[in-house]
This record gives sequence, C-alpha cells and structure tokens, in this order.
Amino acid sequence: MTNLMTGATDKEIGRLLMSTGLVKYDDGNLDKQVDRKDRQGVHANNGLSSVFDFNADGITDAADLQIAEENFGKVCMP
Ligand SMILES: [Ca+2]
Ligand SMILES: [Ca+2]
Repeated sequence: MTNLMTGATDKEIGRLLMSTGLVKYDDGNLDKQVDRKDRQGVHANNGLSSVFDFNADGITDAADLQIAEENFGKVCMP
C-alpha cells in the first residue's frame, strides 16, 4: 500500500520509523506495544508485503509471526 500523502509505501515508512528509533521490537501497527494486534496483522497480511513483515524479507509469513511471538508484550519506548 502506498501512502497518498508521502508517496512512500507502508514498508518504507516502517523502515524509516525503525531507523529513527521510535519503533522497536517490531511493532507493526505502531501502537508502541507488541500485542495481539500485531499478531493479527501478520495473519491479515500473510503472504503479502506489509509493515508486519518484521524480518523484511518481502513477505509477511510464519517467520514474522515468530518474531512477534518472541517480542510479545514488550512495550516500545520512544
Ligand atoms: Ca502493536
Ligand atoms: Ca517476513
């Protein structure tokens, strides 16, 4: 998906946010916590490129779910 405002893809925005240090622990939906919604995001985008593609291999899949599980419950401090 491309952001109409910036012309950047969600993934590019995600990477940018990660690079700023604002987002940690692979929080896909940017609510600052690795939680159920991030797992749901992986499921919802399974097989697709998305912000929930935590290991950045281009596809959201079981490996990304594993990362979400490993970081589950962690709070992402700014
Ligand atoms: Ca989250
Ligand atoms: Ca992946």
